Amino acid sequence: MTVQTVLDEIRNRPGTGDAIPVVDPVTEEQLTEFTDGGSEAVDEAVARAKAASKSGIWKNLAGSEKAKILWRVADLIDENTELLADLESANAGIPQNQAALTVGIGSEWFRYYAGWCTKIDGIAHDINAGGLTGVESRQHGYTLKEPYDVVGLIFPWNGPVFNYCAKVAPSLAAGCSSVVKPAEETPLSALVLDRLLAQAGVPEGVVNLVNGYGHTTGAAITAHPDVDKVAFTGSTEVGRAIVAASAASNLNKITLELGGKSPVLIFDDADLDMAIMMAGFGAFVHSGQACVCGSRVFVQRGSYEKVVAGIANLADNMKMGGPREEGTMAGPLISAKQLTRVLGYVDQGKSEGIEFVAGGQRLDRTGYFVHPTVATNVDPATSRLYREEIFGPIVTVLPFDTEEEVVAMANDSSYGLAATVWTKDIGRGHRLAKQLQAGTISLNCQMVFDHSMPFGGYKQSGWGYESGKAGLEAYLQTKAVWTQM
Ligand code: TXE
Repeated sequence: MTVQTVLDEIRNRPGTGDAIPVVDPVTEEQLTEFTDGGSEAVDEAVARAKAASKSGIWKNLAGSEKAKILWRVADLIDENTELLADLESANAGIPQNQAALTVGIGSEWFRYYAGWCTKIDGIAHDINAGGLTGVESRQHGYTLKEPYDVVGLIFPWNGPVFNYCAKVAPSLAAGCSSVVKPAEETPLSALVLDRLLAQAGVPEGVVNLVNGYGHTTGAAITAHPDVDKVAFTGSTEVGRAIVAASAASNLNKITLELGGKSPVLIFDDADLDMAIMMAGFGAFVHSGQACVCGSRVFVQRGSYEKVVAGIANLADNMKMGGPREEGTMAGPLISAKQLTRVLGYVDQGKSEGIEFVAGGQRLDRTGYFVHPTVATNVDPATSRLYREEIFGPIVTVLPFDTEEEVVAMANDSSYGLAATVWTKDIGRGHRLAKQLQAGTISLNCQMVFDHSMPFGGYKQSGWGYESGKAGLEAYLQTKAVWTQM
């Protein structure tokens, strides 16, 4: 396949709804279009997934065979890195080298979960349950870990290959069949990945790609009576809609990976050069379109001026550009809709008296580019720019005096995805790791990731976990079996 054949093929995907344009966020030009699948396409996909699950063709395949196939998928993804990276660049404006890196992280999802295929097991107990009746009675009890038959996998545009692999790999390792819906903005790479699964030997009907809008195709998945579980990554607002759809239909199980407003705490005793560099990187990488971006930086009073100046300097020197432009460090926002949304926060901030020491405007060029932005003089109690997830390259920086004060400030958020602490005091680091309300805590490092570590949100940042063993468990149900001895 080539980029051009993918652009052509997506036009022929089944659907009954509106034509949805696919736009290059760097040129603002339409690359291709496709038809919203809608409920008909979802019904067909769910029926195929259900039939595949009932046939046992994947569910009952030996773990070692599943593992070989997942490993083959990983190898095929690696072999197609250039094509996949080109699609990420064209469709999401991701710089070429970063796109290739995320494709590599994508293939590793399959290798990591290939290892788990042969390690799905339960517990066993010898039990005397007679105590309840007063009669001596002995049983043997054990648990079975069983896959859901049909899972719905719905994800956003901010890392199309990464997000696809993060959901498809563990669901396959568990033995599930699935209906997969990528974001309407970025449908291209999923088409290639779908082919690679087939090439690697994933049987037909096990993974079923559908394309379309969230409110049509996505909603049809979440409300479908034969979808046993939904795994979702996206906005908190849509997360709520998915919970409501489950409540109104079949109470299907849900895992949610939602937004964040992650705090970064920099103490006077920190390695300030490193802290400044990583705080800037953690706020502006991928133009702030990552759920774990550190968008609220808190700096101890003695270092405040230095850190603000340092991050502003990084913001001003960050080379924004198209994926193939020399030296590009970050690309555009994904869409005109996101550009309007992000600039709306800036305008509102200006009217509130927030000071923008760097950025605060769109770049004077074609494409949905926003200058990396550093905001100070923010009122934490009322500012929407400070309190809401923006998903753009905007960071607020506030001073603090004491440890107690900064913990309260950091935890004063409805989100709880990630938090970072920069300090040379190891005791303080571990103390704060306990006190900060977030699913991931980084001490003297930031934006670190590995497939083996559980990733999930406290508070309104999500339900359940992705990656690690916990990420596999998300696709398994536990059955307790009792035998009278
Ligand atoms: O997300 P949506 P959007 C946040 C971020 C961003 C904002 C809006 O703050 O600015 O969300 O982005 C599908 N039933 N995050 O509008 O709408 C949709 O088609 C079922 C944080 O792109 O949540 C897409 O596939 N599905 C985040 C996916 O949900 C529905 C990543 C995400 O879209 C649906 C992205 C419905 N009713 C955005 N409505 C993170 N945590 O990483 C939409 N979808």
